[in-house]
Amino acid sequence: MSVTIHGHPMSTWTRTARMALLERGVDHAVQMPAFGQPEHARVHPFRKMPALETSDGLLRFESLAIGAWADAMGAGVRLLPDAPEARSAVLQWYSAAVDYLYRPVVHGSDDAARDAGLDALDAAYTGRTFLVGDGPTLADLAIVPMLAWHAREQEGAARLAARPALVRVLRWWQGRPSFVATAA
Ligand SMILES: N[C@@H](CCC(=O)N[C@@H](CS)C(=O)NCC(=O)O)C(=O)O
Repeated sequence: MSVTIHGHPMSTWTRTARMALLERGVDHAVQMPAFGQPEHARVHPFRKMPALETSDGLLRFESLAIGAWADAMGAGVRLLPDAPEARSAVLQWYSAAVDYLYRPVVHGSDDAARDAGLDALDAAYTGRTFLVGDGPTLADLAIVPMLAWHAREQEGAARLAARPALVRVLRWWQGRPSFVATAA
């Protein structure tokens, strides 16, 4: 079975989905979505990215759904653990990333929300490398691409530099093959 991710390599949610596949050892190709074409709606009814397509005919959109699929299909460290406490914590952080962090941190929609979000993450990562448990989960995979995106510009890098736990976490990921392989 071959796997394709429809998405732009610069898209943070595409990177999240791709990192989940790589963490679970699922090889995949990347294809740019056909913006403005019916083909885009075929793979993603809301015309966003990422979307996953397999040679078996499976289509999935939303990075969380793709990450959950990767977790179920692949091998290695679980990204969405079964234990209720850990599973609910992963989903809690993923949902927060979607609802409270993505727009301010990636699109700069709201400075106060951005700073509050970065502070919340810095506090959550203080004394630990992963948000849940002792290895990477979908929670980290949702957030780390946003931090990396934010650090691309000087002001963003300075904001992260002021938050030591975020600097440390990003540094850890800079040595992780799934992060390195998905850098755009
Ligand atoms: N909740 C969605 C978010 C998808 C999303 O907003 N993707 C962005 C790229 S990171 C996108 O498609 N942007 C293009 C656009 O809005 O036209 C997910 O987790 O997949």
